[in-house]
Amino acid sequence: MAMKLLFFFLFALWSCRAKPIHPHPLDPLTPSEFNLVQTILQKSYPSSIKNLTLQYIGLDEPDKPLILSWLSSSKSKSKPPPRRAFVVARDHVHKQSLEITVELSTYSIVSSKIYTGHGYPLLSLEEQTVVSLLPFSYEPFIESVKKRGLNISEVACTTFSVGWFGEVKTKRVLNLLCYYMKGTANLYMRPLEGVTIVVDLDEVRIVKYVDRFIVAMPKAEGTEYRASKLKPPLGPKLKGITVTQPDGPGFKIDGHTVSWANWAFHLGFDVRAGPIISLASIFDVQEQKYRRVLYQGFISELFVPYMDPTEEWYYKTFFDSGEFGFGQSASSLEPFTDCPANAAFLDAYYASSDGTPVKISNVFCIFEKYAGDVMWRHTETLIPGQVITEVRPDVSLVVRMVSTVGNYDYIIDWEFLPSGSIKLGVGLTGILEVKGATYTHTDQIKEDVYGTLLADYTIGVYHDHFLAYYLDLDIDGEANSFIKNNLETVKVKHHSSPRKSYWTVVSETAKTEADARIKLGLKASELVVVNSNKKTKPGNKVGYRLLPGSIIHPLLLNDDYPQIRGAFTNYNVWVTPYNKSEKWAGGLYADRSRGDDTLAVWSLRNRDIENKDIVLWYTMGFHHVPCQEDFPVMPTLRGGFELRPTNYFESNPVLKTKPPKNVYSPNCSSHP
Ligand SMILES: *[C@@H]1O[C@H](CO)[C@@H](O)[C@H](O)[C@H]1NC(C)=O
Ligand SMILES: *[C@@H]1O[C@H](CO)[C@@H](O)[C@H](O)[C@H]1NC(C)=O
Ligand SMILES: *[C@@H]1O[C@H](CO)[C@@H](O)[C@H](O)[C@H]1NC(C)=O
Ligand SMILES: *[C@@H]1O[C@H](CO)[C@@H](O)[C@H](O)[C@H]1NC(C)=O
Ligand SMILES: [Cu+2]
Repeated sequence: MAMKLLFFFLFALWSCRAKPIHPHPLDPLTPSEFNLVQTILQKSYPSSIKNLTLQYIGLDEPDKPLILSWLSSSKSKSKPPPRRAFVVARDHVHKQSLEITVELSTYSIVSSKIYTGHGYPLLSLEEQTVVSLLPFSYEPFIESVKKRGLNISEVACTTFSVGWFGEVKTKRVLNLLCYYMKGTANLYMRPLEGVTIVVDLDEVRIVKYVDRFIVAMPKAEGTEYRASKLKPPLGPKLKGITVTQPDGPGFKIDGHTVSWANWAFHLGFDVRAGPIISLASIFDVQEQKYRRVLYQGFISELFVPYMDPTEEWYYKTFFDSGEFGFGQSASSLEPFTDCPANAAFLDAYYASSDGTPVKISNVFCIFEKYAGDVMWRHTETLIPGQVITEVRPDVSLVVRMVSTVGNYDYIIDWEFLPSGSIKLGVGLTGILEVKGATYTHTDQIKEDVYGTLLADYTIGVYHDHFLAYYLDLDIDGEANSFIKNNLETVKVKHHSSPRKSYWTVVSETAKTEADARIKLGLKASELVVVNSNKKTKPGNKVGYRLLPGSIIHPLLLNDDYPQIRGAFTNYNVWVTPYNKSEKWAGGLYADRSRGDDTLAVWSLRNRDIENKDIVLWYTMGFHHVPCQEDFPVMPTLRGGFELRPTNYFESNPVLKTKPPKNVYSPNCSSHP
């Protein structure tokens, strides 16, 4: 019954979604806009379009001042700035990458140029599929499979970017690794170790083939994870659970604009970045208006270097966003398991390499989360004759996307709290990248195997995951400053107190980019983005602070090639002045990049950042030492950080929050 009601409410919510008169200028490209881009390109490049693949098509966002002036006008009536698409195409004949800007309203190409720098664009899914089939008609590979006594019908190959290791000239190539599917769906656990296949993406052929050694293949036994195939003993058994919202969902989705409780924001989608949150504002009860917090935020890059320097493994230094497309790798979310029963789902589109729109259904889910947490409370017992207890349960709004980049699954959450906090969460799950080896026990291992022995012949290789977040905070406007509130020990002088020491706050405003490159954990400080032109009644600068999660630093040498390319991990925090073209922390052309277009390089310009429109970059990460529990599929490992109002409100913004109605539904269980 409760279930039926829920569906009714979800349906009601969906059917109420009014079509906006004009698209919001930050809306992702629609299927018809992708088709239009395709048509315009076909007309403009009639002779060569067959040899052009479209590696990236996304919204070319209007310049920030245009968006802001559109926002400040009565936006539903005034015409939004013109819609443009940014295209990166690959010309396979001339082996060049092209940058094309298309204006949709005038059906024209606004600009087109050949990219002459290092690195290559995003990989398309189609080209990866095509090249991963090449080995099956390649005699030496068929021979290698036979030599290993395997059935080629049960082999699958997939693509791996190859990085850059100082080569003067590079080609657009990928490595293929092949796996054995016999007896398992968990093919990543059964690599054909010893075989290296290099394919040229422009020429669509195998350009290098090496079969260096044969090693025992990890067993299929124990690698299964499909519920339907698992054998007893099973467990632990969990009882039925659900979330009920007797008044229906508390959020509204209007086009791509989401509003809930005191929050409003725009949710976009990009084939490379995945979710893009823009124009996040919070309603201030005292000021009786929405106040801007975040102009835009998204995951700018994911860097995943593996720690095995041997011939078959050294190159594994992936940029999951810039190479594989975090958005195009998104999975369709499953109701009730990926997201709770009260979730609403949204679809997204990207363009395939010929420009045809591709739908990812249920790419996002949005739901109100109640995890039994306390928003605030107090019990007062000092007042004679009474006990006062005031508690408010904490409910938040979550926007979720899951990106499955090959073997790994990343659960990305943007969580908005009524208290003004934005929590950014990442869950790592999925399947490890393992290496076949001869060992069945750690006692046999005498040398460095670069990982953990997880099962017979199976080594989970050490690696890192770094996620760089782009956070263009606009605290009550664009002109912001970055402040380090350093907590410093003060010695008490002249025995003026029985105490010998205390700590106090010494504020330091970052003047230039160099002042804002921060390795966390070395010093106690609160990092705050403030609007120094706006103060609270008591005179504090309104701000939001960064509350980091667990802190890691890269361990590779600074002059190691992967680290040069992933130099944005050299600091946990960076601040840059806003620049529309500085979006991708590892560079626009991340595949085979040389680190000449990274956040670390931009920051060297050491521009002024005080009282400017600034962008905060935060990189969180995990050093991953695989353990046996990560086999054959890994329980989610969570991390995250928080953006938290700091003197932004005059007082507790959720003091007067009305708690949600209590509902206890003993009948709402798995039993009828
Ligand atoms: C495009 O590729 C075709 C083969 O697919 C070739 O015949 C043609 O000459 C190429 N066009 C250009 C402009 O290079
Ligand atoms: C190889 O695998 C295919 C597909 O599973 C199967 O149909 C075929 O019988 C197998 N061949 C041998 C020789 O086992
Ligand atoms: C914006 O960034 C790009 C890339 O770093 C740079 O070439 C350009 O000069 C920058 N523009 C301004 C106004 O700083
Ligand atoms: C639960 O079920 C019992 C018996 O079927 C019924 O009397 C009661 O009203 C139900 N409670 C709710 C909250 O639906
Ligand atoms: Cu990992």
